[in-house]
Amino acid sequence: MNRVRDPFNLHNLTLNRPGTIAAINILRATATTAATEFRDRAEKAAASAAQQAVETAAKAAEFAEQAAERTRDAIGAVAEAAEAAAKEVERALDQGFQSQSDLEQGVLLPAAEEPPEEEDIEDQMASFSIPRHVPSFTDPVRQAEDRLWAATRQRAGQGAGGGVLGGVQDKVGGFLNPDRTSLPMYKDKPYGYGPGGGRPRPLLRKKRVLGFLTLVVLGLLWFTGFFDEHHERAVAKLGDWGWLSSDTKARSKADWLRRRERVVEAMELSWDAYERYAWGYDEFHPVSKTGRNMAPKGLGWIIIDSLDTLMIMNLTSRVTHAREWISKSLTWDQDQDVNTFETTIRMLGGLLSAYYLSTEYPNLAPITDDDIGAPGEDLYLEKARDLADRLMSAFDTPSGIPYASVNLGKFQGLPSHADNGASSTAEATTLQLEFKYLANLTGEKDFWDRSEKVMQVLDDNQAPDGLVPIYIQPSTGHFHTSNIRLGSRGDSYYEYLIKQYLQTKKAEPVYQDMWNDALHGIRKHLVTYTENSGFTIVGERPNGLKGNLSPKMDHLVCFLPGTIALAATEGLSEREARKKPGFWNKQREADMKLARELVQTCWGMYRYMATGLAAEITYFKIPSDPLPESSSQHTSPPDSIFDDPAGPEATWRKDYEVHHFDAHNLQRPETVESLFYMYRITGDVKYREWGWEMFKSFVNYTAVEDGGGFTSLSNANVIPPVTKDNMESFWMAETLKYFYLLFSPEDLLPLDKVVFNTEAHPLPVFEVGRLLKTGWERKARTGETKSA
Ligand code: DMJ
Repeated sequence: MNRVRDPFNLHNLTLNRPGTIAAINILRATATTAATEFRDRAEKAAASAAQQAVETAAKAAEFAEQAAERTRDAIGAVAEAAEAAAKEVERALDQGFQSQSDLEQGVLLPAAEEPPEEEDIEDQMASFSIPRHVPSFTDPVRQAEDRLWAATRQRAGQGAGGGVLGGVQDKVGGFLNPDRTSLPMYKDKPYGYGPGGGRPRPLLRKKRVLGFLTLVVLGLLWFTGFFDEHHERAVAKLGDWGWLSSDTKARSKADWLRRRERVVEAMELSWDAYERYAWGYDEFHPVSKTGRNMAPKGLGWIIIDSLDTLMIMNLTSRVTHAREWISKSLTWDQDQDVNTFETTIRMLGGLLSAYYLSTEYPNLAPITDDDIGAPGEDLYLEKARDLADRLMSAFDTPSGIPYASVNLGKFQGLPSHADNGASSTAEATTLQLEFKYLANLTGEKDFWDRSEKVMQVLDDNQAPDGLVPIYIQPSTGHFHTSNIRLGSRGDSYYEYLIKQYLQTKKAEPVYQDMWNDALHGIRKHLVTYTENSGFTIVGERPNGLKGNLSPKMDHLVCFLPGTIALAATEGLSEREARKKPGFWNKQREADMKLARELVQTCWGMYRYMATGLAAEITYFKIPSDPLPESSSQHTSPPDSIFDDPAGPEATWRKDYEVHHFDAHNLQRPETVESLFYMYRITGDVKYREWGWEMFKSFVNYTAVEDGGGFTSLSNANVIPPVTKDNMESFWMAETLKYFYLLFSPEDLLPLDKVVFNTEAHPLPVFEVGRLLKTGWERKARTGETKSA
């Protein structure tokens, strides 16, 4: 029997009053849903209020605080109402709800939940497409949203879509599945969706009294921490990992190899949990030990994304199983909308990387049953090619800027159903490494030309100082909105500039030029220093370059220090780069300094948190008149600042701030990615040590009981943490891979021979040749930016 907390002693009351058991059961059962929904709605309301505040760059912190205040008020109101409700319950108990015989006939018992028909599940999945940052679909927020969406769909019919694009995607979804009752997979909401207008929700209308009572009771249960406790029990205890407590300092190469073996064990545990509980599914929920697909027949989301990590770690039997699934079960011929960018970086990138590794490193997890004697796994290239042909339909737009989505089965590009049909800038410009390598492998020039054209169209906008707004319109090729940031929707635009330059062995200086412009712009407009300790940060300009600097850093921005270092040495070690005739200069020196400072700030994001795992978003305390990057008044703090004996009262901590709604940790890779680059390039062992500390925190606080693998956290700033029940595919694709490489010898995948795509899939550098070459030049700058 499930143990539940019983603050009203209802259990004993029911023992003494036959006839009330079922009533209380109803309260308990429905209350769980209602309270979860209530909590998540309150959190969501506050989060969205905070987001709005950030977007307008006006009083962000103040606004979020107000939202939190409203949430607290709401909780207070619930608590007050709960008291009244408790009395109501008591009175009901006194009177008896119903006769025992009625109860025994199940009059008040909740109907047993029918398992959904397989067909229904498939129908619902058919309407999914892939999100930018892969939400959890078992998340209560999502489930609540799905219910609300279903209600609005039912009352509005299939014509709910609207907006400038006429709800194209909605219409397609409706055509495919007229009974669709769950949200499309994007985190963005379709037009017409929202809790605002319309009639009252049916649940509340029909069961208002019961709903209110259960809401109140469960509101109280949540308030007293019942649900958190439930989550926390899912996290494995420190004792399960003996080596964590007996960890000693690494003194030799052998010690680092031993540490690397711990990473392999974490990979094995993650993969085996997925294999055991969710094999073939696109999502894995390690706490509930369930899986879920994002397309009717699955997309191989986790299998393909993890494949090259398994290969690099030489886990042959697992690679064999993955390959077997790809061979026998994977089909792209599905009537399914997918996100162009996510599918390119994870699936196309994963398959191409597996092809590359199996060709160039045949001794890594060798498989002998495909084309014996021939190098490479044709299977991976065949599947990559088939997928790419379908993804190419995204580029069929008036400007050449790709649509946000495609329907795989229909070879059809689809504009975003939100943001006026605009695509995210980072998404449109983070496809080129994959399509260009495929062009090189297949000789198909079209893959090259269409992906390259995007860069030209974007650059023709002449964004000042190389800093691009985070949306761009496929219809016009012009920017949409003026929001500039290196976090979500902006990040990998910058990353792929320098990586495109390196991919073709520096034969395309146009991309280095664009990178140099952008880095100059980052220094000029986004870099500043914190008030107390002088940490270097990269802020945001939500209202464009003329607006204020917001001292907010997504964890996503932490890819930047590693990428700056990579650009500064062009893949060489710093020592080699300094010796190379005519290569080293003041600018490269300054870039390495900036990279060192920024990675220290990112490391501080981990040190700041209770679990040692960074929050999704961190705010920084900066002076009202922020110091420019060019300021000579700035001195970086020493690393020892993090060991300040003042502990929680340490001055450095006053520069960091994490809002409650941003305290989640999604197992993201960006900081360990930068540590990997920084170690490879500088050779400074401190970056390995920081990585080891991070890895231990992941093991300590995110491992799931019963061999469940590892989970994201909803709150990484409490101990024990609150789990989120989702293992992101980039945990195995990126985070564990970068830990492994950080502790590996430097000659494994050297940085002057490979470029890692933004999902950590290594692709080789190659010569462009005559067929494939840069087909454009940058226009002379006029000082005017085009926007839609
Ligand atoms: C990954 O899919 C990629 O690293 C992408 O560039 C950003 N988001 C996730 C990891 O955080």
